[in-house]
Amino acid sequence: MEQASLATKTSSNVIRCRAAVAWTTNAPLSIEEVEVDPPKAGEVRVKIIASGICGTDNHTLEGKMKTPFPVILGHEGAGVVESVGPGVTTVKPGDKVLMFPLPECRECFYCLYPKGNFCEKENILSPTGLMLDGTSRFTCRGKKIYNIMGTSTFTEYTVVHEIAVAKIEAAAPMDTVCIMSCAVPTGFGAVFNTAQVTPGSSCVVFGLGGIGSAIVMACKASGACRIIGVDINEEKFPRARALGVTDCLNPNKLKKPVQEVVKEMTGVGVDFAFEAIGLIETMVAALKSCNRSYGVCVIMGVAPTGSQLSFDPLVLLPGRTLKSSVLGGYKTRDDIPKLVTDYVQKKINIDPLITHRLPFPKINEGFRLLQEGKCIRCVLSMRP
Ligand code: CXF
Ligand code: ZN
Repeated sequence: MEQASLATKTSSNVIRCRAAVAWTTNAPLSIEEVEVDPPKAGEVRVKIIASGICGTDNHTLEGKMKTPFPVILGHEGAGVVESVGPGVTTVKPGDKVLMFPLPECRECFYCLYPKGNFCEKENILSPTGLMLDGTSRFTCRGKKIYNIMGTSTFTEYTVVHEIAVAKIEAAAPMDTVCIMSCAVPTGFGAVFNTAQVTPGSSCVVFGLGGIGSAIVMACKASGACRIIGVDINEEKFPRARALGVTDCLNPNKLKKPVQEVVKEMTGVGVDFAFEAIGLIETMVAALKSCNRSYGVCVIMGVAPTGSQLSFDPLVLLPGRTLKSSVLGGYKTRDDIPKLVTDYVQKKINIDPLITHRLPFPKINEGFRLLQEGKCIRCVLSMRP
Protein backbone atom coordinates (compact mmCIF):
# COMPACT_ATOMS: atom_id res chain seq x y z
CA MET A 1 0.00 0.00 0.00
CA GLU A 2 2.75 2.43 0.94
CA GLN A 3 5.06 1.53 -1.94
CA ALA A 4 4.39 4.70 -3.87
CA SER A 5 4.90 6.82 -0.78
CA LEU A 6 8.16 8.25 0.48
CA ALA A 7 6.79 8.37 3.97
CA THR A 8 9.14 6.95 6.60
CA LYS A 9 9.56 7.62 10.27
CA THR A 10 13.05 8.59 11.40
CA SER A 11 14.50 8.34 14.87
CA SER A 12 14.11 12.07 15.40
CA ASN A 13 10.51 11.48 14.46
CA VAL A 14 10.65 13.83 11.51
CA ILE A 15 8.56 12.32 8.71
CA ARG A 16 9.82 12.53 5.17
CA CYS A 17 6.99 12.34 2.69
CA ARG A 18 5.60 13.76 -0.53
CA ALA A 19 3.91 17.14 -0.66
CA ALA A 20 2.77 19.50 -3.41
CA VAL A 21 4.78 22.68 -2.88
CA ALA A 22 3.69 25.99 -4.39
CA TRP A 23 7.05 27.77 -4.71
CA THR A 24 5.56 30.88 -6.30
CA THR A 25 2.21 32.12 -7.53
CA ASN A 26 0.92 31.15 -10.96
CA ALA A 27 3.21 28.15 -11.40
CA PRO A 28 2.39 24.44 -11.32
CA LEU A 29 2.67 22.81 -7.92
CA SER A 30 5.77 20.71 -7.51
CA ILE A 31 5.62 17.26 -5.89
CA GLU A 32 8.58 17.32 -3.53
CA GLU A 33 10.02 15.35 -0.69
CA VAL A 34 9.40 17.38 2.47
CA GLU A 35 10.23 16.98 6.13
CA VAL A 36 7.30 17.22 8.52
CA ASP A 37 8.35 17.97 12.11
CA PRO A 38 6.72 16.22 15.04
CA PRO A 39 3.76 17.97 16.64
CA LYS A 40 4.52 20.39 19.47
CA ALA A 41 2.26 21.01 22.49
CA GLY A 42 -1.37 21.29 21.43
CA GLU A 43 -0.63 20.02 17.94
CA VAL A 44 -1.57 16.92 15.99
CA ARG A 45 0.26 15.24 13.11
CA VAL A 46 -2.18 13.77 10.61
CA LYS A 47 -1.69 11.26 7.82
CA ILE A 48 -3.82 12.74 5.06
CA ILE A 49 -6.09 10.28 3.26
CA ALA A 50 -8.00 12.60 0.92
CA SER A 51 -8.25 16.26 0.12
CA GLY A 52 -10.58 18.35 -2.02
CA ILE A 53 -9.28 21.17 -4.19
CA CYS A 54 -11.16 24.36 -3.35
CA GLY A 55 -11.48 27.62 -5.27
CA THR A 56 -9.73 29.36 -2.37
CA ASP A 57 -6.62 27.21 -2.99
CA ASN A 58 -6.70 28.36 -6.60
CA HIS A 59 -7.23 32.03 -5.63
CA THR A 60 -4.20 31.72 -3.37
CA LEU A 61 -2.12 30.11 -6.11
CA GLU A 62 -3.14 32.94 -8.43
CA GLY A 63 -1.93 35.47 -5.85
CA LYS A 64 -5.40 36.88 -5.18
CA MET A 65 -5.37 35.94 -1.51
CA LYS A 66 -2.16 37.11 0.07
CA THR A 67 -0.36 34.48 2.11
CA PRO A 68 3.37 33.74 2.42
CA PHE A 69 5.09 31.51 -0.17
CA PRO A 70 6.47 28.89 -0.59
CA VAL A 71 3.40 27.19 0.76
CA ILE A 72 1.66 23.83 0.91
CA LEU A 73 -1.93 24.60 -0.08
CA GLY A 74 -5.07 22.55 0.67
CA HIS A 75 -7.59 23.08 3.46
CA GLU A 76 -10.21 20.42 2.78
CA GLY A 77 -8.63 17.34 4.26
CA ALA A 78 -9.57 14.09 5.95
CA GLY A 79 -6.98 11.87 7.57
CA VAL A 80 -5.89 9.67 10.45
CA VAL A 81 -4.03 10.96 13.49
CA GLU A 82 -0.41 9.73 13.37
CA SER A 83 0.83 11.30 16.62
CA VAL A 84 -0.10 14.03 19.06
CA GLY A 85 1.94 16.61 20.95
CA PRO A 86 1.90 17.16 24.72
CA GLY A 87 -1.43 18.17 26.19
CA VAL A 88 -3.63 16.96 23.36
CA THR A 89 -6.75 15.32 24.76
CA THR A 90 -9.51 15.39 22.16
CA VAL A 91 -7.94 13.13 19.52
CA LYS A 92 -5.51 10.22 19.65
CA PRO A 93 -3.40 8.25 17.15
CA GLY A 94 -5.60 6.17 14.87
CA ASP A 95 -8.62 8.49 15.04
CA LYS A 96 -10.22 9.49 11.77
CA VAL A 97 -10.33 13.27 11.65
CA LEU A 98 -11.24 16.30 9.59
CA MET A 99 -9.14 19.44 9.80
CA PHE A 100 -10.59 22.89 9.36
CA PRO A 101 -9.34 26.24 8.02
CA LEU A 102 -11.12 27.88 10.97
CA PRO A 103 -10.33 26.62 14.48
CA GLU A 104 -12.68 26.42 17.45
CA CYS A 105 -10.61 27.06 20.59
CA ARG A 106 -13.65 26.75 22.89
CA GLU A 107 -12.14 29.45 25.12
CA CYS A 108 -12.45 32.79 23.31
CA PHE A 109 -15.45 35.12 23.39
CA TYR A 110 -16.62 34.01 19.95
CA CYS A 111 -16.38 30.28 20.70
CA LEU A 112 -18.20 30.65 24.00
CA TYR A 113 -20.96 32.80 22.51
CA PRO A 114 -23.72 30.60 21.08
CA LYS A 115 -23.96 32.53 17.80
CA GLY A 116 -21.20 32.73 15.22
CA ASN A 117 -17.98 30.80 14.82
CA PHE A 118 -15.12 33.18 14.02
CA CYS A 119 -12.65 31.96 16.66
CA GLU A 120 -10.00 34.45 17.84
CA LYS A 121 -7.27 31.96 16.96
CA GLU A 122 -8.12 32.21 13.23
CA ASN A 123 -5.30 32.64 10.75
CA ILE A 124 -7.44 33.95 7.90
CA LEU A 125 -7.67 37.74 8.05
CA SER A 126 -3.89 38.33 8.25
CA PRO A 127 -2.40 34.95 7.39
CA THR A 128 1.04 34.23 8.81
CA GLY A 129 1.42 30.81 7.20
CA LEU A 130 2.85 29.67 10.53
CA MET A 131 1.70 27.73 13.56
CA LEU A 132 0.47 29.75 16.55
CA ASP A 133 3.97 29.70 18.08
CA GLY A 134 5.29 31.49 14.98
CA THR A 135 7.20 28.55 13.52
CA SER A 136 6.67 26.15 10.62
CA ARG A 137 6.54 22.33 10.67
CA PHE A 138 7.50 21.92 6.99
CA THR A 139 10.92 22.02 5.37
CA CYS A 140 11.82 21.29 1.75
CA ARG A 141 15.30 21.42 0.24
CA GLY A 142 16.44 23.18 3.41
CA LYS A 143 13.83 25.93 3.06
CA LYS A 144 11.00 26.77 5.41
CA ILE A 145 7.60 26.07 3.84
CA TYR A 146 4.50 27.94 5.04
CA ASN A 147 1.07 26.51 5.75
CA ILE A 148 -2.34 27.73 4.58
CA MET A 149 -4.86 28.67 7.24
CA GLY A 150 -3.18 26.28 9.67
CA THR A 151 -4.11 23.26 7.57
CA SER A 152 -2.03 22.40 4.43
CA THR A 153 -3.56 19.17 3.19
CA PHE A 154 -1.78 18.68 -0.16
CA THR A 155 0.79 16.52 1.57
CA GLU A 156 0.96 12.98 2.89
CA TYR A 157 1.41 14.30 6.44
CA THR A 158 0.59 17.65 8.01
CA VAL A 159 0.64 19.21 11.46
CA VAL A 160 -2.41 21.11 12.68
CA HIS A 161 -3.52 22.59 15.98
CA GLU A 162 -5.77 20.42 18.11
CA ILE A 163 -8.29 23.30 18.02
CA ALA A 164 -8.66 22.83 14.25
CA VAL A 165 -9.15 19.05 14.24
CA ALA A 166 -12.19 16.94 15.05
CA LYS A 167 -12.67 13.22 15.33
CA ILE A 168 -15.25 11.84 12.95
CA GLU A 169 -16.92 8.48 13.03
CA ALA A 170 -15.01 5.44 11.90
CA ALA A 171 -17.60 4.57 9.22
CA ALA A 172 -17.10 7.87 7.37
CA PRO A 173 -15.68 7.44 3.83
CA MET A 174 -12.67 9.74 3.92
CA ASP A 175 -12.52 10.35 0.18
CA THR A 176 -15.98 11.91 0.32
CA VAL A 177 -16.29 13.52 3.75
CA CYS A 178 -13.07 15.48 3.18
CA ILE A 179 -15.24 18.10 1.46
CA MET A 180 -17.01 18.58 4.78
CA SER A 181 -13.93 20.55 5.82
CA CYS A 182 -14.95 23.46 3.58
CA ALA A 183 -17.34 23.25 0.62
CA VAL A 184 -20.22 21.53 2.40
CA PRO A 185 -20.39 23.59 5.62
CA THR A 186 -19.67 26.79 3.67
CA GLY A 187 -22.55 26.17 1.25
CA PHE A 188 -25.02 24.49 3.61
CA GLY A 189 -24.34 26.96 6.43
CA ALA A 190 -24.77 29.94 4.10
CA VAL A 191 -28.30 28.72 3.47
CA PHE A 192 -29.35 27.11 6.76
CA ASN A 193 -27.55 29.40 9.23
CA THR A 194 -26.65 32.69 7.61
CA ALA A 195 -29.58 33.33 5.24
CA GLN A 196 -32.11 30.97 6.83
CA VAL A 197 -33.84 30.27 3.54
CA THR A 198 -37.57 29.65 3.93
CA PRO A 199 -39.91 27.23 2.13
CA GLY A 200 -41.47 28.66 -1.02
CA SER A 201 -38.81 31.37 -1.37
CA SER A 202 -36.87 32.51 -4.42
CA CYS A 203 -33.06 32.41 -4.54
CA VAL A 204 -30.25 33.36 -6.88
CA VAL A 205 -26.80 31.80 -6.72
CA PHE A 206 -23.86 33.55 -8.41
CA GLY A 207 -21.19 30.96 -9.22
CA LEU A 208 -21.98 27.27 -9.74
CA GLY A 209 -18.69 25.77 -8.54
CA GLY A 210 -18.20 23.73 -5.36
CA ILE A 211 -19.60 26.21 -2.86
CA GLY A 212 -22.32 27.53 -5.21
CA SER A 213 -23.45 23.95 -5.88
CA ALA A 214 -23.63 23.19 -2.15
CA ILE A 215 -25.70 26.38 -1.76
CA VAL A 216 -28.07 25.19 -4.51
CA MET A 217 -28.54 21.81 -2.80
CA ALA A 218 -29.30 23.49 0.52
CA CYS A 219 -31.73 25.98 -1.06
CA LYS A 220 -33.59 23.05 -2.57
CA ALA A 221 -33.57 21.18 0.75
CA SER A 222 -34.97 24.32 2.42
CA GLY A 223 -37.96 24.25 0.08
CA ALA A 224 -37.03 27.20 -2.16
CA CYS A 225 -39.37 27.10 -5.14
CA ARG A 226 -37.21 29.07 -7.55
CA ILE A 227 -33.42 28.83 -7.69
CA ILE A 228 -31.73 30.94 -10.35
CA GLY A 229 -28.15 29.89 -11.15
CA VAL A 230 -25.74 32.46 -12.62
CA ASP A 231 -22.44 31.56 -14.27
CA ILE A 232 -20.50 32.62 -17.36
CA ASN A 233 -19.59 28.98 -17.99
CA GLU A 234 -22.67 27.31 -19.47
CA GLU A 235 -21.03 23.88 -19.16
CA LYS A 236 -22.00 24.13 -15.49
CA PHE A 237 -25.71 24.45 -16.19
CA PRO A 238 -26.72 20.77 -16.66
CA ARG A 239 -25.19 19.71 -13.33
CA ALA A 240 -26.66 22.78 -11.63
CA ARG A 241 -30.12 21.89 -12.93
CA ALA A 242 -29.71 18.36 -11.65
CA LEU A 243 -28.98 19.77 -8.18
CA GLY A 244 -32.04 22.01 -8.12
CA VAL A 245 -31.43 25.13 -10.20
CA THR A 246 -34.67 26.05 -11.98
CA ASP A 247 -33.35 28.81 -14.29
CA CYS A 248 -29.84 29.42 -15.62
CA LEU A 249 -28.41 32.80 -16.61
CA ASN A 250 -25.17 33.62 -18.38
CA PRO A 251 -24.56 37.36 -17.70
CA ASN A 252 -22.37 37.59 -20.83
CA LYS A 253 -25.35 36.65 -22.99
CA LEU A 254 -27.82 39.08 -21.44
CA LYS A 255 -28.70 42.46 -22.91
CA LYS A 256 -29.23 43.97 -19.46
CA PRO A 257 -27.36 43.74 -16.15
CA VAL A 258 -28.07 40.37 -14.57
CA GLN A 259 -29.75 41.93 -11.51
CA GLU A 260 -32.33 43.57 -13.77
CA VAL A 261 -33.09 40.24 -15.43
CA VAL A 262 -33.44 38.56 -12.02
CA LYS A 263 -35.84 41.34 -10.98
CA GLU A 264 -37.91 40.89 -14.13
CA MET A 265 -38.03 37.13 -13.66
CA THR A 266 -39.25 37.38 -10.07
CA GLY A 267 -41.23 40.64 -10.17
CA VAL A 268 -39.51 42.22 -7.17
CA GLY A 269 -36.14 40.48 -6.91
CA VAL A 270 -35.32 37.30 -5.04
CA ASP A 271 -35.77 36.66 -1.34
CA PHE A 272 -32.20 35.35 -0.97
CA ALA A 273 -29.10 36.04 -3.08
CA PHE A 274 -25.79 34.22 -2.71
CA GLU A 275 -22.39 35.14 -4.11
CA ALA A 276 -19.97 32.20 -4.38
CA ILE A 277 -17.32 33.54 -6.74
CA GLY A 278 -15.30 36.20 -4.94
CA LEU A 279 -15.66 39.07 -7.42
CA ILE A 280 -16.68 42.58 -6.38
CA GLU A 281 -18.87 42.90 -9.48
CA THR A 282 -20.90 39.78 -8.70
CA MET A 283 -21.17 40.74 -5.02
CA VAL A 284 -22.85 44.02 -6.00
CA ALA A 285 -25.02 42.27 -8.61
CA ALA A 286 -26.11 39.73 -5.97
CA LEU A 287 -27.02 42.50 -3.54
CA LYS A 288 -29.05 44.33 -6.17
CA SER A 289 -30.77 41.08 -7.24
CA CYS A 290 -32.57 40.67 -3.95
CA ASN A 291 -35.88 42.25 -3.03
CA ARG A 292 -35.23 45.81 -1.91
CA SER A 293 -37.46 45.63 1.14
CA TYR A 294 -36.58 42.33 2.79
CA GLY A 295 -34.06 40.61 0.51
CA VAL A 296 -31.05 38.97 2.12
CA CYS A 297 -27.72 38.83 0.29
CA VAL A 298 -25.04 36.44 1.56
CA ILE A 299 -21.50 36.81 0.25
CA MET A 300 -19.50 33.60 0.56
CA GLY A 301 -16.86 34.25 -2.12
CA VAL A 302 -13.56 35.72 -0.94
CA ALA A 303 -12.53 38.87 -2.84
CA PRO A 304 -8.88 39.52 -3.71
CA THR A 305 -6.86 40.89 -0.79
CA GLY A 306 -7.14 44.68 -0.54
CA SER A 307 -10.16 45.06 -2.80
CA GLN A 308 -12.98 47.40 -1.81
CA LEU A 309 -16.70 46.71 -2.05
CA SER A 310 -18.54 49.86 -3.04
CA PHE A 311 -22.18 50.61 -3.75
CA ASP A 312 -24.66 53.40 -3.15
CA PRO A 313 -25.94 52.98 0.44
CA LEU A 314 -29.41 53.71 -0.92
CA VAL A 315 -29.29 50.10 -2.16
CA LEU A 316 -29.52 49.01 1.49
CA LEU A 317 -31.82 51.76 2.77
CA PRO A 318 -35.15 50.20 1.76
CA GLY A 319 -34.34 47.17 3.94
CA ARG A 320 -31.94 44.80 2.21
CA THR A 321 -29.58 42.81 4.46
CA LEU A 322 -25.99 42.10 3.49
CA LYS A 323 -24.34 39.19 5.30
CA SER A 324 -21.44 36.78 5.18
CA SER A 325 -19.94 33.91 7.12
CA VAL A 326 -16.93 31.62 7.16
CA LEU A 327 -17.68 27.89 6.94
CA GLY A 328 -21.34 28.81 7.04
CA GLY A 329 -21.19 29.91 10.66
CA TYR A 330 -20.78 26.34 11.92
CA LYS A 331 -18.67 25.96 15.05
CA THR A 332 -16.19 23.72 13.36
CA ARG A 333 -15.32 21.08 15.97
CA ASP A 334 -18.78 20.99 17.56
CA ASP A 335 -20.96 21.01 14.47
CA ILE A 336 -19.14 19.56 11.47
CA PRO A 337 -18.68 16.00 12.84
CA LYS A 338 -22.49 15.96 13.20
CA LEU A 339 -22.80 16.75 9.49
CA VAL A 340 -20.51 13.79 8.82
CA THR A 341 -22.78 11.57 10.91
CA ASP A 342 -25.81 12.91 9.01
CA TYR A 343 -24.08 11.86 5.79
CA VAL A 344 -23.17 8.40 7.10
CA GLN A 345 -26.78 7.95 8.23
CA LYS A 346 -27.94 9.06 4.77
CA LYS A 347 -29.83 12.09 6.14
CA ILE A 348 -27.90 14.32 3.75
CA ASN A 349 -26.21 13.51 0.47
CA ILE A 350 -23.07 15.27 -0.71
CA ASP A 351 -22.02 12.76 -3.38
CA PRO A 352 -23.13 14.88 -6.38
CA LEU A 353 -20.65 17.59 -5.39
CA ILE A 354 -17.71 15.30 -6.17
CA THR A 355 -17.39 15.05 -9.94
CA HIS A 356 -13.73 14.05 -10.26
CA ARG A 357 -11.21 11.96 -8.36
CA LEU A 358 -7.47 11.88 -8.97
CA PRO A 359 -4.43 10.37 -7.32
CA PHE A 360 -2.42 12.99 -5.41
CA PRO A 361 0.48 13.21 -7.92
CA LYS A 362 -2.01 14.43 -10.54
CA ILE A 363 -2.84 17.50 -8.45
CA ASN A 364 -2.02 19.95 -11.26
CA GLU A 365 -4.61 18.22 -13.44
CA GLY A 366 -7.10 18.80 -10.63
CA PHE A 367 -6.26 22.52 -10.55
CA ARG A 368 -6.67 22.65 -14.31
CA LEU A 369 -10.14 21.08 -14.06
CA LEU A 370 -11.07 23.74 -11.51
CA GLN A 371 -9.61 26.62 -13.54
CA GLU A 372 -11.43 25.46 -16.66
CA GLY A 373 -14.70 25.06 -14.78
CA LYS A 374 -14.91 21.36 -15.64
CA CYS A 375 -15.45 20.03 -12.11
CA ILE A 376 -17.56 20.84 -9.11
CA ARG A 377 -15.18 19.21 -6.65
CA CYS A 378 -12.12 17.16 -7.52
CA VAL A 379 -10.92 14.99 -4.63
CA LEU A 380 -7.31 13.85 -4.43
CA SER A 381 -6.49 10.48 -2.89
CA MET A 382 -3.22 10.63 -1.04
CA ARG A 383 -3.02 6.84 -0.66
CA PRO A 384 -2.94 4.47 -3.64
C1 CXF B 1 -12.71 29.83 2.97
C2 CXF B 1 -12.72 31.30 2.96
C3 CXF B 1 -11.62 31.84 3.77
C4 CXF B 1 -11.67 31.27 5.11
C5 CXF B 1 -11.69 29.78 5.15
C6 CXF B 1 -12.72 29.21 4.30
N1 CXF B 1 -13.84 29.45 2.30
C7 CXF B 1 -13.77 28.70 1.21
O1 CXF B 1 -12.78 28.26 0.73
ZN1 ZN C 1 -12.38 26.16 0.70
